[in-house]
Amino acid sequence: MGNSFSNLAAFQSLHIVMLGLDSAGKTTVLYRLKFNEFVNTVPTIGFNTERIRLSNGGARGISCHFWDVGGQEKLRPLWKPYSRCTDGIVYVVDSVDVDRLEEAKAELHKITKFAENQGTPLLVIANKQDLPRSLPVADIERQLALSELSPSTPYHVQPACAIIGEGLDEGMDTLYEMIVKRRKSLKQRKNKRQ
Ligand code: G3D
Ligand code: MG
Repeated sequence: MGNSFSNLAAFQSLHIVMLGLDSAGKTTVLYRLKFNEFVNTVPTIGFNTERIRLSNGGARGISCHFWDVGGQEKLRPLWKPYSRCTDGIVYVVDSVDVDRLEEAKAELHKITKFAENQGTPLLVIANKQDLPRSLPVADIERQLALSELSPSTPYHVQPACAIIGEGLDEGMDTLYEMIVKRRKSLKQRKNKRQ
């Protein structure tokens, strides 16, 4: 077990918000993580919330409280209050929906700029990689202009297929590692000030 994971006992439950344009696959990711199987979704009106104990990978056993907030334009004003002061943000992108990547980029940059979200680790899930015309991760990273995010925002882009769950454990492991690292550095900074 890596060093970062041994500290986990200190964390009760992580608060994770899942955002992204409508139809990106957020609710599919949520229920895949919860039940380890595909659940047929309907468009989310408002939000879904689930407490999930991660069951695979290096973050196994970690308890997370997920908020999956609807991605339709009329629901996006909810993103600000739901993302405030979370431990991590999961941003799901449809890797085939090239026409809306610019919109996905604008919304992502907006939420990471909120003062309350400064430094919050970000996991971008490049979803629907099973589809033949899906964009590779490097293209998604470039089109979302992730290198232009604030240097204080740690991020990782994970290729995934939520319907079979591929890539989700790896993505959650990396998000978890980023969260642990951030908590450690916040603690060190606090200790230095005392
Ligand atoms: P949302 O919660 O972000 O709005 P949903 O998105 O989870 O409701 O998913 C929207 C549609 O994308 C669903 O199909 C869902 O099955 C599909 N989907 C989610 N993840 C994947 C994936 O990895 N690959 C493929 N091929 N499809 C995926 P429907 O047909 O119900 O609209
Ligand atoms: Mg949904």
